[in-house]
Amino acid sequence: MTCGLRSRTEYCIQTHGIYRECDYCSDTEVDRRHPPNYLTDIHEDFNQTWWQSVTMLEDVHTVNVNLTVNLGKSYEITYVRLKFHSPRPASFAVYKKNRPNPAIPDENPDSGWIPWQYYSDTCRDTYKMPDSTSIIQPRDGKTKVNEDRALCTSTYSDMTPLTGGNVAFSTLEGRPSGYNFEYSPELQEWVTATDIRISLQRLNTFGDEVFGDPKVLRSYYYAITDYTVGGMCQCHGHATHCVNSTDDNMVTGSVCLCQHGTDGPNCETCLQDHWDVPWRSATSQSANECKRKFQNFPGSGESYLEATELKNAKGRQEHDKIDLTENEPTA
Ligand SMILES: [Ca+2]
Repeated sequence: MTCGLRSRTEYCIQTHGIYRECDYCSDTEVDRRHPPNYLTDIHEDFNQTWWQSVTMLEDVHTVNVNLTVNLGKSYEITYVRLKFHSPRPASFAVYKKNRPNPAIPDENPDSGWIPWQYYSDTCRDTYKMPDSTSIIQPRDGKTKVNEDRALCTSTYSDMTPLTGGNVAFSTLEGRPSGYNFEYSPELQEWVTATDIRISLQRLNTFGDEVFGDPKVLRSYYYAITDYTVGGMCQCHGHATHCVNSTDDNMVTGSVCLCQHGTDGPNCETCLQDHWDVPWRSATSQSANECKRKFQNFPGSGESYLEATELKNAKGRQEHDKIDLTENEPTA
């Protein structure tokens, strides 16, 4: 649904007034291209590029427009932030997946998406959800509600600003166990993703599209300047950073530099000869390292425990903006 792909198409800039300035979108003209990789490119503040959809005149309002990014690896996502060039949508959703083999392309791109966050001025009608920004645990101390479910908010669904509006989704905001994150397997799973999808469902309008004026219809479309994802690669606390893999089978190639006797792209298992204790995630209290088995040295008659170095368990990484320039989104 990217504009200007098949032919040069006209769009008009939304203003509060009657007069509308118009321009063209064309994939073959350098200054008039708005491809999906403009969502994640690096640019200066004074020369911002943006992705743009076709307009209401080409029926953009009759379909869901999906912007999908494959991260190539499992990440603990802190935030997803969008900066809009058009007005923000009236309704849209953020979905995620946590696929076991993220290095290979998604074999089922249209199913298996887990709702992460809904944005709508009509939460109940559109997503069958109350308008809410947090999950509240009952005070009786006995019952506990699930915190790994999507919420819907109307906060970011205004028609104004007409350009430059932001939407930020913080994966732990409004979730009480976020304060105790390393002891909440539920939220650890909740923030983990290999693929992220933005599904734009309904345009914001002033209501003037009902008269069918082509110039008005050309002024309604989606346009996004920046699609930023923040997080750190998922290493279960067993690595301080990720490195580029030299494994030819990896599509993107970011893997954890595993410590504590662990192995795998996400340190999700023990090294082959380190299974004296079961694998566990590290916490700030304990490295929970994988240990080697006792080995019998011939002739010594003694059992010998291979010394396992107790490394500093506080190996958690800093949360940072994930570089998506190599993982171009699809639209
Ligand atoms: Ca951009």
